[in-house]
Amino acid sequence: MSRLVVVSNRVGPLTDTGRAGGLAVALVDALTETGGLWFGWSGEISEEGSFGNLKQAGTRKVSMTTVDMTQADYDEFYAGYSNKTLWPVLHYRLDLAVFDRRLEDGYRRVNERFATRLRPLLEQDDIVWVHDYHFLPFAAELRGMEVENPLGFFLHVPFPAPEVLAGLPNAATLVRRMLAYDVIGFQSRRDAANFRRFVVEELDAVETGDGELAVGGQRVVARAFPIGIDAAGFARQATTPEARRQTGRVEKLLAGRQQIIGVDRIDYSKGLPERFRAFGRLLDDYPENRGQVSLMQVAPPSRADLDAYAEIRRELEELTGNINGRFADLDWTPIRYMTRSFTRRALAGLYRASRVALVTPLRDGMNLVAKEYVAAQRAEDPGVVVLSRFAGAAEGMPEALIVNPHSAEGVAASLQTALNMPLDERRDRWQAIFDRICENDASAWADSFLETLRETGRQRAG
Ligand code: ADQ
Repeated sequence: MSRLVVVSNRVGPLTDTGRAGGLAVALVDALTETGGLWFGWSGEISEEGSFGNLKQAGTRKVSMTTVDMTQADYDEFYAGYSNKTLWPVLHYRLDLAVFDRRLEDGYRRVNERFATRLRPLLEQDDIVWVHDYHFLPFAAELRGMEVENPLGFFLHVPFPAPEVLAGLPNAATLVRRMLAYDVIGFQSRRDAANFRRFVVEELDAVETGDGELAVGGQRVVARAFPIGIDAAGFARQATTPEARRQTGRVEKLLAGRQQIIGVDRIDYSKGLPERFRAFGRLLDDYPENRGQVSLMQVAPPSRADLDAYAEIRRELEELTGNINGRFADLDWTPIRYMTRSFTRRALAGLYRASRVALVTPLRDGMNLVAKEYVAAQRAEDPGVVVLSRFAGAAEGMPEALIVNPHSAEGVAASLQTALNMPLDERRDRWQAIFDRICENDASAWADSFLETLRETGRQRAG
């Protein structure tokens, strides 16, 4: 079988550090199967940047090869166009996006530079799988260097409705460059349909069925490949001594009361202030929960150097203070808000101690937390997921309580339903979701994408 080459902004880790998510695990499995190369940014900033030496690490079967960035690359490509322009636009937040020609040029430059460094490492039979919004035009750069290998792309974040994306200056140029990939994978059917509609309406493509598009002699497959987690592995993590210790600690503290849990990087797409307000609304509208139900929100900071993120942090601290000030009692604190990070095992233990997972992003490509929570539950007494309709995960989890995260009233009502759901119903809903996430796990996701890419590559070669 042909060698797999994975390209992503961050590379590794190859071994389970206790912190790596299901994604890294699935990619490492796929890379190990055929032997592979994982290429991307070293995480270092240096004067030579991508003109410096290639950095090598890894194992006999999987080599990790990375390059540095210059400070300008980091500012313009990573912090800039990727995170200040594309991230907000792809999450439907044109209002937060920065449009600056310098950032756009930096993005294009780093894509070209990284492709230039990868080019000599490619072998004739390799298949190349590029990840996420940092590298939308990467295939176009490689094709310009006469690379004929199958090139696939997976977008981890949403692809917005064409009406929203059209607000991005030069959106059509960017999307046209994406057509250099053979296969483009999305988290949900909605995202894939948004992409195809953009290409049909703005670039005169024709849909030829089964997610295929024909445009100017090119063919591209644009389909949903919803990402999974290592569900069986995560379920095992929840029964490790470390997980049990955490479950025990929380249960002792709760002393028979109930806990709702939220776990998210701090990001405006995750709907955290809306969530805190909805929890406050639960205590207002259903006062029997006062003194009885608390919210544990685990929220490690991310991209702390961006203003929009600092502002959310301030808002969350203020909301926590308000709600706790209003409702706290001597022996009960309504919101426990923690910005520390946990190992996978500890996290699994916290999920298990919580009756409800509150997963209410305003937009999310998939949201792995919803799946992890389900995997970590006790089959005999599982909890309930309250899930935003705007998370990709909602497409595959109709048995969760699906909510509109903008409606504090609606989320509070669903929380009340979840907290009072009879055991039989909790079991039925949980079992249906659990079976599905085990079947569609991380390795099934990688296999199905790569099979489509190999097949499309064969057709192109033939
Ligand atoms: P993220 O936006 O990072 O991912 P998500 O899918 O929720 O969102 O994954 C977050 C991961 O970080 C989870 O595995 C979670 O357990 C872990 N995590 C969060 N807080 C933690 C803490 N304090 N300690 C330890 N671990 C913590 C992007 C997209 C998503 C998409 C994924 C995968 O934005 O929509 O689901 O990629 O494609």
